[in-house]
Amino acid sequence: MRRPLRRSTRVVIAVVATLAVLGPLGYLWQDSLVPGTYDMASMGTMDFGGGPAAAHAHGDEFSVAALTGPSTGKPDVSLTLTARKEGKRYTLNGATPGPQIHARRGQLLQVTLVNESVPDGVTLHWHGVDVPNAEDGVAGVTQDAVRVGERHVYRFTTPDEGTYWYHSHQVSHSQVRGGLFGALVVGASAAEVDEVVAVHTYDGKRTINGAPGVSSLTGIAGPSPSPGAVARVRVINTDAGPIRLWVSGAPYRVVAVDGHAVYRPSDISDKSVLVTAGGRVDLSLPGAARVDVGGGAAAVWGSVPSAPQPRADLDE
Ligand SMILES: [Cu+2]
Repeated sequence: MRRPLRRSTRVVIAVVATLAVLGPLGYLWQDSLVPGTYDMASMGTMDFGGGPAAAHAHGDEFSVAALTGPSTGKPDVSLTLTARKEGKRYTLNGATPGPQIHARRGQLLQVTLVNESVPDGVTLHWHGVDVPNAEDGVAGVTQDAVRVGERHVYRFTTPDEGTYWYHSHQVSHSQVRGGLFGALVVGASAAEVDEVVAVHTYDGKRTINGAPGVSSLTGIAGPSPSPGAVARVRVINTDAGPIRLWVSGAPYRVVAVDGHAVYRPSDISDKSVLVTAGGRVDLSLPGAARVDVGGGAAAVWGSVPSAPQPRADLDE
């Protein structure tokens, strides 16, 4: 016959069991707290690989600055971007957004960044593009900021087709917001119209490719698309917060998100699309349609009046 446990024994078991559960949780909780202060330069113990014997053999050290794209070879696409501060705005080659860059997949791209008058220095980050580390344009991490009077050459082959963009990665809250960015399109679609719609808010005013209000997708207002014509619209959210877009006039398709093609896209109507900060959404429009991006800014193909924003988001 089993004797029932003494009351004091049961209390001890309960306390031990509770500690066994709460102890590790408590440890994990305190271990995951963000420290009150920390130093970016102090990264703990360096692991150079090769096990304990090699732990102090620093011969394998290398600089991130050495991880460049191809240093030789004639570039397929080559341009110079000159950065300036003009009042509150930042420009590249005198405009914001900067020039659209178009390349095909696998081509060698060479961009010479010249800082003419941006006091805090400037870099170019290739948002969404899989580049060698030294071409990534992150000031203080992969390169030094390019100071006034200096230049820096970026060279890389474009690995994947898709809609991307570039922007400064130095004092970004001021420089990107103030206009130091542009579109990068790799590859081209078979659509009759293939256009970038770079959305940016300058001083509270929502714009498309720098223009507030309604823009014509083809640059020419008026005649409706010819029967069967399709437009690819590459929406880029260059703001630091999300935006919503909606399409009036025709069912539409989302054919790519953040540079990646959507598998078997289907027709959508009466739904908004959330575009995250820095995100890209490529739309396919089957004829006359209007893409609203909020704040009164829209891109229109043919002539289509604005419909109210649908309440529901896609994938909600
Ligand atoms: Cu970015």
